[in-house]
Amino acid sequence: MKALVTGFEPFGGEAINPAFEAVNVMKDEIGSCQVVKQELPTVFNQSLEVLEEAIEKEQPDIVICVGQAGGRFGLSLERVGINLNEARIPDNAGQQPMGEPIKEDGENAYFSNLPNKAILKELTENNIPASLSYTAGTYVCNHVLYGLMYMIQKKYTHIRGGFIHVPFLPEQTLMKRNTPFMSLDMIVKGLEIAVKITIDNKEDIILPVGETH
Ligand code: PCA
Repeated sequence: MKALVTGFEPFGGEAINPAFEAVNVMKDEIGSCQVVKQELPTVFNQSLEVLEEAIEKEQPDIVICVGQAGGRFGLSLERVGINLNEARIPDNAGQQPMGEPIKEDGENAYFSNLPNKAILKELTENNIPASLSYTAGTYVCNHVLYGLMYMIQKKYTHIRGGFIHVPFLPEQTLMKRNTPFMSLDMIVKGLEIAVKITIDNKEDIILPVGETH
């Protein structure tokens, strides 16, 4: 079995991106599953081209894309990607789409098919703050989650894939007030748990989750 785990390059004026910092130091093997890592450009379209090249090259069974969600608390297990590019800030190539669909022939939204509830349970049992999230935003991370699930739906139907947003690293918050962060070790452990639980759970578990507002 093989898992492809991706992390983005820094964006938005940050010197580092905790997503790739963490992905880069994950174990290369989890049980009998090989873990391959790929950096993605924080650029609309190009990020999906690099992702698809990596899928073609590695032929993974599992794809987990990871991005920074500065200001969020804990790991966010993203459940849904929407067909919308809406950029508050330009991407790393200077593109700033405003209200365009990602795929003209795509559904309005696609759901992650990772066992996100089982992952949440295991993270919580390991004292790693995490929650299920129902929006990955409208920037490059949502673009990659939506694009990944579009590819899975159309072409790579055997792949299980999804997206995890991670908080800032402590060093990114030194000049920011009241901003949540998570240590690199904890993010890495959380991502390794996500891979392990995906290997172990072909189906997700039933758990009372969701949001009331
Ligand atoms: N986070 C951004 C894009 C790249 C990243 O790491 C986002 O949440 O869209």
